[in-house]
Amino acid sequence: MKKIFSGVQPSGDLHLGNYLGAIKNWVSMQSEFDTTFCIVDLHAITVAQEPVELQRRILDVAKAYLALGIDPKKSTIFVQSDVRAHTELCWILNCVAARMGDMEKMTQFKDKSAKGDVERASVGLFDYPVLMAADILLYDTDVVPVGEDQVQHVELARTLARRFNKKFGDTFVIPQPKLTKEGKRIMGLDDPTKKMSKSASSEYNYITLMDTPDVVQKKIRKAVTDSGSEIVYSDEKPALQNLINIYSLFSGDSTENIEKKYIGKGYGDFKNALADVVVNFLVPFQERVKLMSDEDIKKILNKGAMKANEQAEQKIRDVKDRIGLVI
Ligand code: AQP
Repeated sequence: MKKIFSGVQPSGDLHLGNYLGAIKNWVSMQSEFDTTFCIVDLHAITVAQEPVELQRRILDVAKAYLALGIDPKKSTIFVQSDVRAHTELCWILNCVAARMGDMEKMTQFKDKSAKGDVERASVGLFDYPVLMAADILLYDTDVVPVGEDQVQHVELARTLARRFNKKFGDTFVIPQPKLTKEGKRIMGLDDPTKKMSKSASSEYNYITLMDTPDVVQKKIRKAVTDSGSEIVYSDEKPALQNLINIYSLFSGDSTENIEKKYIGKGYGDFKNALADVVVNFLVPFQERVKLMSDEDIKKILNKGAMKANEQAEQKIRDVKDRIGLVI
């Protein structure tokens, strides 16, 4: 069975982009593959976090995974910081495989640090892609289902794995990124040129999975649209294209069908229908989340961490042996 690994940072409430770009894909992969899904808390601390809020968010992301359909009987679910081998392998890759030249090409660091002050960005933020490579390579991952923004990081994991294998012998599987077609890049509702993001400065950029129906309706009503009023799926109308993608992914309707359905109707009608489609998904999801207890979630995460630790320990021992750290 091919191995799948992916994760989400507990850096804010999950949004439609996280679900449509990544988690939706994970759910459908569980029956066919050996799946491991992580809550990457060590990635979240590359930018400032409030400790109490971070604890809460770790549990909230775990609840979201389960309520969206990740099944602990089929998949291993765990918190990254519960498995020490992630940071250990990250350091080893930093030293023996990653090069400053690779890291300086990483666009996410440039984007994220540009939002604040580059001089004050954490070293961890710069090194984030190497930690992500460690996450992936520890579990002999074949396929990494991610949104488009993370493809460059999976490419780096491939480079580091190849470089390590060449120098120290076959150790790591070379992973492949996997994207969904329409969901690979859900754009901000306030700006269709930038991806929907938890850390966007305006709450009108995203719809979180915990937004109430009123908030969803308001955000969709305020979403920017393109000139004209026809409902057409075209690169010339990027804002509308993004809204049609969201509608299509939630309803299962093809983009052509959606265009046909709305011939002769305007943006207002389409936006009302889109809000209904999103709310119809979110309300039952939120009800499932409310029924989950922290205690039950912690048990699932502990079990997942034990399983992940077993695999990761074997791999890190092999890695240390190959580079001369086992005497
Ligand atoms: N807008 C998006 N469209 C499609 N996929 C997306 N993903 C994120 N945003 C979109 C995918 O969701 C997974 C988890 O992302 P993450 O939380 O690890 O980090 P991120 O990519 O940095 O997501 P955010 O929401 O933008 O978080 P912040 O603002 O904290 O950096 C990944 O597979 C990602 O591709």
